[in-house]
Amino acid sequence: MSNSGRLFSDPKSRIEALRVRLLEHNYRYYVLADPDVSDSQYDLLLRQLSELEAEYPQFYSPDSPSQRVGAVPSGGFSSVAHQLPMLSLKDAFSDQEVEDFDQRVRTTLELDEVTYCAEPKLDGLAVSLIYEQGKLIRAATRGDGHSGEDVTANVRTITAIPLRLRGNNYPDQLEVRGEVYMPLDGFQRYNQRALAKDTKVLANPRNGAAGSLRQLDPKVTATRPLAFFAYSGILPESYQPAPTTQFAVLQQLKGWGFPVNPETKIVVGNSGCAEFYQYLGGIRSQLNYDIDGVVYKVDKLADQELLGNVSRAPRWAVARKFPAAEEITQVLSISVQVGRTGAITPVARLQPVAVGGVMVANATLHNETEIRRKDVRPGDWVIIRRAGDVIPELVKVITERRETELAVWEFPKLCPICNSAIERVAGEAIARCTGGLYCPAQRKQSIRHFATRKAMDIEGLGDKLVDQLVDAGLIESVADLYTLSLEQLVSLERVADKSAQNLLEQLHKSKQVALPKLLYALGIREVGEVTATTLAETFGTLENLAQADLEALQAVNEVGPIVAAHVYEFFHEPHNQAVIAKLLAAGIQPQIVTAIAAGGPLDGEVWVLTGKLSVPRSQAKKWLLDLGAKVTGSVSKNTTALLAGAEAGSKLSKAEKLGVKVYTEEQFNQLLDEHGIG
Ligand code: 5U1
Repeated sequence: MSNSGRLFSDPKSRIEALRVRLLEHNYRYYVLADPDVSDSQYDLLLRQLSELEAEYPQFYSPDSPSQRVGAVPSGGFSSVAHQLPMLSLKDAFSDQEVEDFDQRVRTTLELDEVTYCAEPKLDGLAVSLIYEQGKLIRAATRGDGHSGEDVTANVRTITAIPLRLRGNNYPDQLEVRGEVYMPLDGFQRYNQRALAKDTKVLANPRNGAAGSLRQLDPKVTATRPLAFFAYSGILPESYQPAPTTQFAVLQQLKGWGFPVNPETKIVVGNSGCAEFYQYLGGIRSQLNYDIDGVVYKVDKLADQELLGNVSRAPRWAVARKFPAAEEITQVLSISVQVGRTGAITPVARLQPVAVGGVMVANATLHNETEIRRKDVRPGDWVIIRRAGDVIPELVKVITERRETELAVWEFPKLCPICNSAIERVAGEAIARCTGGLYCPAQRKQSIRHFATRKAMDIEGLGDKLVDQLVDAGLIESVADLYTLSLEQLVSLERVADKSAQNLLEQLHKSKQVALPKLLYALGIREVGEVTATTLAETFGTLENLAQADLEALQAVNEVGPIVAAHVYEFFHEPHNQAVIAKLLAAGIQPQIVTAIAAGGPLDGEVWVLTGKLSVPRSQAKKWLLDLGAKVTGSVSKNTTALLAGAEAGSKLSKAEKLGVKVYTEEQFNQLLDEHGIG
């Protein structure tokens, strides 16, 4: 990693080498779904590239991976004519209609059996991408099929779409068409954040994708979790060797760096189509994107040519649609759920209804603001939508179906579980139960969270068992898990000797836990896996972190004042202190993270970097971390050294005022030499 681009001494070659490396990493990540570097390693390379490009602006290139977010295009979205019309697909709503399609194709081609390329049909937004000499020069929406809107600046921000093609066998001119979509996990994360900030949520992933591409400022689009699957490639007639099938075109597009849906399959005849439809319907709810059907395309391109088009749809393809994943039902009542941090989520209890093949009896209403915005009342008829595995969503109230005036639902003032007051902090969308760990609901959720795979990874401690343990009064906090006996466990209903033994073994095993996992498991507000790792790496031990003051916490890179306050409060809350003491007494031994554990020569030192350096800052940081130092973003009384490059400003003056040792780059290089690094 550290010598990326260092094989070349001239900056132009180093920049190019980094660009090619990043292109390859993108290819492995988005096309092969087999990344060979971590996100942070990728970010480091990207940062190195950006820093080199900033230093040598003469080597600027718009197809560099660092150039995804550009300026706001003037004059909004201009109209662009498609070189070839963007066709739409004829829909088939039954097996019979697919059989009829297959029959027509066989008759025209005079074949007994036809081979089809079967692809999932994404519920996203079709776009056309134009590449010249391997570089993305334009992206347009489908529009009316003949002309669409120029969305180049926004599409450039979608990291799954290559700005430059891989390899060297691409044609001078290439048009790729496909679907821009919003992955379901990204959609959920976006909406969770929007709810927390009390900003507008996206109605569904499709609207999310469409709205994101229509943002006037590409910076906004860049914050949206968008992805892409290519489904057609238009190559010049002169291109050799020309692929002869749709499937081969897709393989070629993959080679050039385009993600192609991995579920794409070759099927034979009507029966093959039907089998694929069944298969995809079965796995639909596990996919991380919405699909609304399956597309069957005659695979041989020469046969497609023979079949031709009718009006705006090809005769060689058909879209078999899934039954609608929206249904109408009635709200029986509204109740609330209490989450791990006391967050109160209102839920609509519904007259059970099958939505896209799955029975739905509840739909989340998110928070009070959302209930008011949608004006949902018990007794209302509503439209329910289920997208993949996502929790069913109440799309809208059919107010026209209200036969009588319905009472407005009142948000509860007391927690239904523990009777503590429910409070909503000004400016926050989420109301919370103030019962803390006194509230059994919060207690159960925090114990469940503690046991999850990404946390302490305690296999066998499922939701049911947690409920039983809390309800029986056997545990009050996560620390009590470690004092459970075999007798206590088998005294519970449906807990056999063997599973109780296994659980005790799992609990024992979990005592040797990595510090980041333990921090995550403790369920500190706003501390997810990434922040937990950063905190662990910065403070090295649980004791150091627990004793850190607000200033030291805020000095940690990417830890803002809110997270710092949550961490500080958590470790100063007497109940949490007691739980941690009990965990340690039970034998939990948080494994110190390696960067700090290495006990390097700069162990215990806290460095800050400032000013212009002759090496990328990320590189200098890595050397310091390798030597055992911590590197933070701002100068505080905990800072022990400052590396001041050219034009250092306020950080240098602050360091001087605090008497922090200041290193010039030359002195820093000497230090590295002394330790045989750099
Ligand atoms: N997977 C897939 N989706 N989709 C949509 N293929 C596909 N093909 C389309 C459309 C509109 O049009 C063809 C005519 C290229």
